[in-house]
Amino acid sequence: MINGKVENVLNSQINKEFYSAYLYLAMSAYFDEIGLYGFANWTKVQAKEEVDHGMILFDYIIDRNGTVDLRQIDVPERSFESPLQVFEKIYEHEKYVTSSINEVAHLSEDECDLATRHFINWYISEQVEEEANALDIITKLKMFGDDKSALYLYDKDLGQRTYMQHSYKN
Ligand code: OFO
Repeated sequence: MINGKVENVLNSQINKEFYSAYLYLAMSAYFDEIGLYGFANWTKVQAKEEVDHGMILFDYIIDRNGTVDLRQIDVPERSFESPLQVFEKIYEHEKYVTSSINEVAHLSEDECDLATRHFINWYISEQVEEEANALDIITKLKMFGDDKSALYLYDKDLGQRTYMQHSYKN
């Protein structure tokens, strides 16, 4: 049986992961509108990964005989100014999610919930990758500056990203 405080913070993390999916979908729609279909693909694949992140928490709570508490998902921002601005927002958002995951790790330690402390390690590593991905794209976009042909070619690259499901226990 999971401790109530840990259960609460895990349920709030489910909400944050589903909000992340909403945010990436809003960004994907923006990229679609401005004709950057590769960027639209990249952010849509990321949205699917965020749903997986939420579902892994969902399944874990059930496995620990806890109660899943699905909460209201905020409306994401919908208007964006440029690809660079979008990825700067992504980077800020992922740093926020990292701090939220760190709080889960600290709380599970304080509550001596070693199963959750161990479980959350996957998210700690995943956040390193999420922040690094955003930073990598920011660096490239800054390097391209106003070079539209570089952006066009990079869009093709991002169009290659494919979705690979992450799930609890595999
Ligand atoms: Fe779930 O990692 Fe991004 O938000």
